Order: sequence, then C-alpha cells, then structure tokens
Amino acid sequence: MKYSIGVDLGGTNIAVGLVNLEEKKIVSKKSAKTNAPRPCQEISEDIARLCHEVCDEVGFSFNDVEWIGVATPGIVKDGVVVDAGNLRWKNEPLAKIIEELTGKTVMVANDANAAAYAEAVWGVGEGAMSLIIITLGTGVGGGIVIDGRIWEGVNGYAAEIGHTTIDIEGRSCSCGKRGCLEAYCSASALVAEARRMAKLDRSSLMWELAGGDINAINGEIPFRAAEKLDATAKDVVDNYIKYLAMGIANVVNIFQPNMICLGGGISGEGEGLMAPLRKQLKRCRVNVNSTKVCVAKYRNDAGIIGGALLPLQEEYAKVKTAIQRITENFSIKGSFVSARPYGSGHINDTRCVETKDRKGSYLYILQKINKSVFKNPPQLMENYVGVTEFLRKKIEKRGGDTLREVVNVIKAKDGKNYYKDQNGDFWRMLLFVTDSVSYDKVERPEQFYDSAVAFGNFQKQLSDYPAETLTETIVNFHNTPDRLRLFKEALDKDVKGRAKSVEKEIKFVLDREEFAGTLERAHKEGKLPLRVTHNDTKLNNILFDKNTDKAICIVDLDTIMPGYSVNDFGDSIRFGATTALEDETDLDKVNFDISLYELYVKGFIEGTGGALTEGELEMLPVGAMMMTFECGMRFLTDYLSGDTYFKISRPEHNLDRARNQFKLVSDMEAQLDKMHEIVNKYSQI
Ligand code: ADP
Ligand code: GN1
Ligand code: MG
Repeated sequence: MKYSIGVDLGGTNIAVGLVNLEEKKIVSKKSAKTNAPRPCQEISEDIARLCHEVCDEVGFSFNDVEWIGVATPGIVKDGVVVDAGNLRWKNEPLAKIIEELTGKTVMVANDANAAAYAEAVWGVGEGAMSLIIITLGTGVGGGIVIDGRIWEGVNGYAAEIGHTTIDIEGRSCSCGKRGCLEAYCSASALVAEARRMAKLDRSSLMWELAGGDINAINGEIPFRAAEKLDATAKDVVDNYIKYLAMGIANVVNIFQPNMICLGGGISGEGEGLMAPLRKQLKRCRVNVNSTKVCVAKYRNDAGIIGGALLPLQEEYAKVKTAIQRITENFSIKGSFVSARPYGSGHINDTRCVETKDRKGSYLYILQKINKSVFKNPPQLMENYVGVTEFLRKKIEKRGGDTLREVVNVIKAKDGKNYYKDQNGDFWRMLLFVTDSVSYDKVERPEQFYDSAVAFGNFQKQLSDYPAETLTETIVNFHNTPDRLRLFKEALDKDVKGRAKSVEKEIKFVLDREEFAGTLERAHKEGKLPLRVTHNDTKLNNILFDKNTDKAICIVDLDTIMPGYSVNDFGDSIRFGATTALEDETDLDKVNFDISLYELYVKGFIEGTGGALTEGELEMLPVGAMMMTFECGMRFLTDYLSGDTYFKISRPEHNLDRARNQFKLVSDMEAQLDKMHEIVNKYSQI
C-alpha cells in the first residue's frame, strides 16, 4: 500500500494530509497558521512537524511515507519558489529545505497547477490527457496539465490565465496592466462591481440582502439577488459571465484541452453559474462538446491531493499515453478523450473510455485481460464472442435492443477480437452499455429479484448453446474439492508466514472437508447435470438501467463454461443476500439476509423457466453455502499465497473478505432448514 503526504501551503493556513494512493483518499489531516511573512526555514519546520503528526495520528510509520508534495502560491521552478507575493519569498529552495528536514523526496508546484493535476488524475477529469483549471478566487489563477504532465513554462511563469487581456482599454489590474481577466472575473472584481452598481441603484435587492451595509455585499449576494430577478444584480452577474466566457474561449482557442474546470469561491455557485456560462460559451464559438467545462471536484483538498500526487507525473503520463495508443488499435468512433478506471471487479483492469467527434461523444469499456488468471486470452475471446453472438441473435428475434441487452465486442483494426500490445498484454474493447450502473450491494430488494430472473434467464437462453465449443478458461473453476487441494498447498508453502495468524480461519476450512465434496458427489450420482453457466454471477456483473432500475445486461463473460446451475444461484446469494459489502470488516454487520434469499429463489426459479431438475432444486441451498464457502476459501488461499490473484487495496483485504464469507457460511448453516423450505415453497417439490 502506498502512502504519500500532500501539503497545501497557503497565505493563511498550512494544511497537511496523509494520502492513501491506492484507495485515493486522505486518511489524516492537520493544519496550522502560516503566520506569513516568516522565513522559509521556519515555515518548513512547521511543515515537517505536521508531516510527522499526520502519521502519528493514525499510527502510520513516517518511514513508510513514499514522498512529500507541496502546493504553494507563487511562481515555482524546479523545487524553488521563485516569487511568492503572499509569503514575501523570493528564490527560496523550498523542496531542498523540506528534504533536509524530513529525509524524504520533496516536490513543489504552484497551488493552481497542483489543483489542476489533482483534477486530472483523481478529480472531474479523471484520466483526461489535458485539463486546465481556472480558479475564481481573490484573484484568477490557472493551472495547466498537458499530456498528463503539469506545464510550468520555461521559467515557471506559465498558466497566468488571470493576466491574459480581454479588454486593452479596460479596467486597471493589480499587475499594472489594463483589462486583465482577473480585473473582471476574480471574486474581488465581482464584489467591487456589485457594490458599484448597488450604489447606482438604491432599490436593488442587493442592499436588502446585505442588510443595508454596502461592505456586506460579497460574491454570493449578486447571484442570490439575480435569482430573484433583481435587474441590477442580473446585469452584474450577466456581465461577469460574459467576461468569464470570453476568458475561457481564449484558453480553449489556444489549447483545445479535454476539459476546463473552474475552482475557487465563485465556482461554488454550481449550476447557477454553469448554465448561463454554457450559453455564453456557445456565443463565443466554444465547442462545448469537444472541451468539457465544469466545476472542480476538490475544493479545500485540491492542494493536498495535487501535492501528494506530484511525483507520479511521469508514471501517469506514460500510462495515459500508452492507453491512448491502445485505444487507437480498435475500430472505435471519435478521437480519444479519457480513460478512467471503472467498476469494482477483482480481476481485469477495466477503464471507461470516452471519445469524441463533431457529432458527439462515445463511451466504451476497455479491459486488460488478466493473463495470470486467464492463460489463453485469444481462446477466451472466442468463447466471449461465440456466446454474445448467439445471444444477440435471440435478442434480435424477439425484437430486443442488441446494443444494450448483450455485450458488444468491438474488433481491433486487424479484425481480431482483442489487441495484443508490445508487453504481450491482451486488451478488449466493449461497447459501453449506455445509461447503465452496477451495484456492489443490493440497494432495493426488487433489484435482487430482477437480477435473479436475469441470471436464471441467461442460463435458460444458453441451454441450447453448443457446450462442446466452449473452452474451459479456468480449469476446475468451481470444483470445490480441487480448490481445497490448492488451499492446502498454499497452507503448506505459507510463503508469507501468515498461517500462524489465521489458525481459526484455517480450522474453519478444514472442518468442512467432507462438505466440500457434496456437489461433486451429487454430480457423480446423476443429480446435478452440467449446463452452460456464467460462473461469476455476482450483482456487479449485471448492469441495471440508470433510469428504470431494471436489469438489462449481464457482463463479465470470462468464465462461461459448463458448470452447475446451483453454483450460479449460489454465487449470487453469497454476494447479494447479505447485509454488508463483501469486504466489510465489522462482522456484526455481516448477516445472511434470508428475505433477500427468498426473493432470489423466487426470481431464479422463474427465470430458469421450469428447466431445473428436482435434484438441482434440492441442491440450491447447498449451492449457496458451497459458493460462499469456496469463495471464502479462495480469498484465504490468496492471502496465504501473498495476494497474487484478487486485486486488493489494503494489506489484509483478502483476509477480511475470507472472514466475511465464513461469517455468512455459519449463518447459512444455522438456517439451512429454512433455506430448503423456501425453495420448496417456490418449486412445490
Ligand atoms: P472483472 O472481471 O474485473 O470483474 P468485469 O468484466 O466484470 O471485470 O468489468 C468490471 C465492471 O465494469 C463491471 O462490474 C461493470 O460495472 C462494468 N462493465 C463491464 N462491461 C461493461 C459494459 N459493456 N458497459 C458498462 N459497464 C460495464
Ligand atoms: C472475481 O471478476 P469478478 O470481480 O467479477 C472472481 C470470482 C469471485 C469474485 C469474488 C475469474 O469476480 O470467481 O467469486 O471475484 N472471478 C474470477 O468477489 O476468478
Ligand atoms: Mg466482474
């Protein structure tokens, strides 16, 4: 797990945060007064102290911090603060001083640049190649990210968007020039203009909102009064937006970035600012379909996050460019805009790719197939396309929507169903199912019922699929006795020396050795037929319509193979019929939810449309227990093997998942009779 520290050095406060780079969040935060002006050495000592404090607060060892990144006001070049008016610093080697005090690698950037970087990497522009931030605060600041890197200019003076001229004969600016954007679009300019106009119109609502005190007119008051249709306030706001649109149009004309985001106090107006701004931008001939203009995600935390991410620039820039190149190998519409990480699957590397052309924007899913899990990706893709084509024909026949009810694989430009890059990695591109979401937990019971019908129906649809044409993408995938064998192997090897600390969990598995063979024995006795099954039927592998909340499309078709219907049933139950997420650590919150189980039983039996045999119906409850047990055992196996299979985002993630599943197994064991009764109720056997 990687942690770094971000420092937001401001004219008034110093805020420091410990940032978990994998979970993308600030885990602890401390601040102190800047008390500027003070020597750089003194302020750096406070920063160093706060860096230790953020670690101490959560018991994290400062030694394990990867680096420190500082966002500071002023001009920055190569770690030196060349000129910072607020702090009254000139040519201060800030990075070097903090490095000496902390022993860590330190990077420094201008605060607006850091904010732009935060937005481009984790914020509203997540995954965007180029993003420009314009901050509408006391002044107008700017930050530029191009091709995934901050653009400082040759001397650090770049991105002074506030001092681009929009009227050569215009208002005088604090910089000595006339007509700078800052003189029109800073919060201070807005306030000054509102006060000036209010003085000319004593009947303006702005007076009332300010309690009759001209000095109480702030940046919000003209917006509030304009909402109430006060003509003078409306003029002030309209004018402000007109100039802002002009400033943005200039930036767009030079850079044509993927995104422009607005930060600073005035951006807090949200849609009240954005809706009229978009109209003005159209008048300024800005193609808002090509450059997205929106409000920044991070407000107070932009400096900390941007700072913490600074040293990743080279790495991110490389990944981004590589991903753009990969997308260019597929037959997709439009040109590349962004590729942000997507979904919460444990296996593949999934991104949502956005592209654009004159007609509009398009979404795709790009996945790097996990080649340590799937040994033969080209064969896997044959299964994938075989099954999706088969389903498409059925959907077509009944007049369904073939773009949304089944996954559409986009071919690579060489006609293959995948693209193999120079590193030997395999990528596939899918059409993004429009207006869809997936859930990691049941939010409304009807969703779970719907997913049951959909998964049951999926199995029914594939009942006449030529099973012999399917290759087994993972051999013995749901062969629980074989999983137990692998567990024992991992236990014997105990590569990380973790076995000693999980004796209770190991015993839980070994106590159920006999149980592990139940389904295989039933199969041998002829009770459980092999069918074409999905084999990974968790709730987040089904897409719901964002608007109607109906199940629309089943995804994650990597493991479609001959298997037992009761396993598909069981896998859904282990993931969905529970009161908590799969990795909840507070086991008191993890309970088997028998009413959700009942809904799923009803839906699955309906969805399979009478196809289940008596033997299968009888084994449904065991299927639920088996899949939960097997999955817990797989998580524990991976924990013992050093976390090589499932993606993790914390050190004990797999152990937490295993404990969670075992808690559910115990609950199910206690309610097995009831589980059978419920199946009987809906199947009348
Ligand atoms: P993994 O094997 O890692 O779970 P998935 O194929 O399940 O990978 O994809 C991860 C997530 O991406 C899914 O849970 C789903 O939310 C989303 N997803 C996958 N395919 C599509 C698609 N075609 N359209 C929209 N979202 C999708
Ligand atoms: C994996 O790929 P994903 O995240 O949808 C795994 C399933 C497990 C599940 C546990 C190919 O599913 O078998 O049940 O994690 N898929 C594979 O959440 O191993
Ligand atoms: Mg998945």
